[in-house]
Amino acid sequence: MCPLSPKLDAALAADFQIHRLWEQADAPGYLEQYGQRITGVATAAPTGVMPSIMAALPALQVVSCRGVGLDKIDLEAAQQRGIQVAGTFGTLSDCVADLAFALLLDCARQLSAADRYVRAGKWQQARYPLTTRLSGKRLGIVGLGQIGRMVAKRASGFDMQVAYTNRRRADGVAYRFEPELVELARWSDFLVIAAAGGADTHHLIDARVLEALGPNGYLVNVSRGSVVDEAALLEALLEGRIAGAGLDVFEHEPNIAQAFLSLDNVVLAPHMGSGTVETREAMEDLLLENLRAFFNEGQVRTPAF
Ligand code: 8YV
Repeated sequence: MCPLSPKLDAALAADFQIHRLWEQADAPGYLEQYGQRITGVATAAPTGVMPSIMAALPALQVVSCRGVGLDKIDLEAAQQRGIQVAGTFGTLSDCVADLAFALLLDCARQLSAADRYVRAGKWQQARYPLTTRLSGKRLGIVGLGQIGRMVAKRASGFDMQVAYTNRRRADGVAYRFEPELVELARWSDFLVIAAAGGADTHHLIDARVLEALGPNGYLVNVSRGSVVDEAALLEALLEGRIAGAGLDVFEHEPNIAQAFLSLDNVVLAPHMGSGTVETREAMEDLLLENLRAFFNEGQVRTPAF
C-alpha cells in the first residue's frame, strides 16, 4: 500500500506475488484490473487502507500494518467482512516513550532552541536565559495504554508525580486516575498525549484543556495530530497561554501549519516516534510474521480485534 523498507519489500516479494500500489499513477484503474485477486495488504500506520481501496478488494482476507495506530483502517468494515487486521503491538512502545521524554526534556530545557542559539553565535553576546526544571514536576498522561505506561515508567526516574486519564481506570498501576481531562490538565506541569487517534479522540485537546494547562504548562504529543485542535494550540502558543509544546505528530502531516515554524517555544519532530533502526526492524519482522501466520495457519499473531 505504501513503500516499506527494501529488506521487507524483498522478503514480501519472495513469499508472495506483490502489487506495489504506490507505484501506480492510476491506482483506481489498477485496482479495477487486479483488485479481484488481492487477498492480503501490507501497509504502514500513517497510510492505513483507504475505505475506497478496501472496497475495491473483494477477496481481501488480511491487513498487516506496520504500526499500532490503526485509525486509518476501517476496523468495523474489516470485522464485518471477516478480514483479519494485525498491528505491530508490543514492538514500539519503548521507543515512542523515549521520544516523548526527549520532547519533554527539550520543552523544559530548550535544547533545540539552545542549539540554535549557540550555532547563531549568540552565546558570545549573552548567556542563554534560564530554562525550566523537569525533575520532580507533575506529569499528566492522556491515555494509559502500553505507550502511556512506558512514559510513566520513565517519569519515575525523573522523580515526577504521575496522574493519568483514560477511558477507564487502568489495572495494575498505582498512578492517580483523573477521570476529567480538564482537571488533569489543570494539575499537570507537563501533559503527554499517548491516546489512540480516530473519531473518539478527535480534538480531545481543545481550547478548554489548553486553558487549564495554563501559561506554565507544556504539551507533548506522540500519538496522532487529530487528538489536538491545532488551531486552538497555535493560538494558545502565540498568546503565551501555554508555555510550549513538543510535537511529533500533526493534523495534516507531513504538511504542517507554517505558524509553528516561527515559534521558539515549540519543538517539532517529523513523526519519528518509532523511527529507530531496531524498532523498525522489529515492526517489519512482525508485519511479515503476521502475514505468514495468516496464510500458513489462518490466524495473524497480533490481531487488532
Ligand atoms: C510509524 C505509527 O510512524 O505505530 C504507529 O501508529 O504511527 C508509527 O509507528 C509508522 O508505522 C511508520 O511507518
